[in-house]
Amino acid sequence: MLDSIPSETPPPNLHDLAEDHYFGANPPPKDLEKHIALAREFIDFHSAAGRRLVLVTSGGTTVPLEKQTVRFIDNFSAGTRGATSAEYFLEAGYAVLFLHRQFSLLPFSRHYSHATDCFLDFLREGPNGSVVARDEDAGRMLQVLRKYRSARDRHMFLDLPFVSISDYLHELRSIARLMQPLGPRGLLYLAAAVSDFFVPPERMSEHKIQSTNAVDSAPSNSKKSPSSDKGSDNEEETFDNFDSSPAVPRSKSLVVDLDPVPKFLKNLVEGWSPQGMIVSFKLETDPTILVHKARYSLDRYQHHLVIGNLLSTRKWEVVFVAPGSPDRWIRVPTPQQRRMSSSAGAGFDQPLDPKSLPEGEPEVEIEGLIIPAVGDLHTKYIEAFEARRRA
Ligand code: 9Z3
Repeated sequence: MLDSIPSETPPPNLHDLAEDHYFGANPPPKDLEKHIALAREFIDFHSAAGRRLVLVTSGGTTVPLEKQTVRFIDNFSAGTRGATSAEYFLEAGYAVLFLHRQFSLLPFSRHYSHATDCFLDFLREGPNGSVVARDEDAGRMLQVLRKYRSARDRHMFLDLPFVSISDYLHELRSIARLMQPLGPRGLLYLAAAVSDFFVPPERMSEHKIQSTNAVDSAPSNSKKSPSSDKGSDNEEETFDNFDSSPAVPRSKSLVVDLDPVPKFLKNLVEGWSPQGMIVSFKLETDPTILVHKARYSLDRYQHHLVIGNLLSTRKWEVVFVAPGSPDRWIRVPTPQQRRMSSSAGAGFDQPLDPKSLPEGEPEVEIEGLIIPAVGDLHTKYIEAFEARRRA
């Protein structure tokens, strides 16, 4: 048997090593320091007021294929869940720090920023060259505007953007650490659709990945872009990617080799935010594995709630998976159920069949059911924390 060498500092565990390696190798976003300053001021203000504060993450994360990024892998998330949830958290009295994918949906403005019915469709020209809301939209728009202005004027809402997966992780780690003074009043609600795979910096091309061999024939000390070859020789024409003629050979195929993104939930729970309540989302497309995967994630990371949802039914139902509680489905009623005034969410234990759902969007936003339920669990979480402290 080996003698153990007594040591004052315990050896770093694997999660710490993975964290040091990832954050050392992947540079932070250029605005991180600016964001940290804004977030610190916001968090300290609400912490001093004894208020609850939620970090809502929202939207997809990009996976850049080049350091000077022309191409990237993305996912479907528009940020509807995050932006809608943020509005309901504000309504419930939370200060909201909204960490969102740049150009994804924002709370309040989301009502007017769809691809159909863009905001100009809600406006008309008024008297003396003024711009006014269309009569049929004015009442609703005024309500939304008032809520938005109230949140801004009372400093209840701060929005910070990210783009790539590494930007997101840097921002999340910094903000979670800043939230520590909130203790159990801090809530982390992780609705962003986070990529599981990325290209590590050591394998990432600095410049745009070339689709042709045209640069190989450029003078050795001046690698010209293919377009700058135009006129000097015909190489670019021959290999042009847009030429679909079968006689033209494709010079290259692109094989993208991705590494798994390290799972930082453990680091979040144990190191970055040891007292805050942590809610993660689990997204699946296969209904038979959703609850199992959600429970597995909870067991593995030991956080406080996993909200499971399926891509096809995510606006109709979610499942709450929490330690020591049975799975709890939360469901918005279909128009037919509403007419029959049957209760939503009671006694269901199986995912909905997407084929059974009506066309289009539900009449009720499911976040209006999710947020009060999360708020109740957060109240219990704070009470249990205080009771432990008193004991
Ligand atoms: C979610 O599951 C969100 O509810 C959606 C919302 C991304 C489905 P939309 O933006 O969609 O309203 O269109 N978010 C979390 C997805 C995720 O990346 N979870 C990780 C996973 O499933 C764990 S943290 O492994």
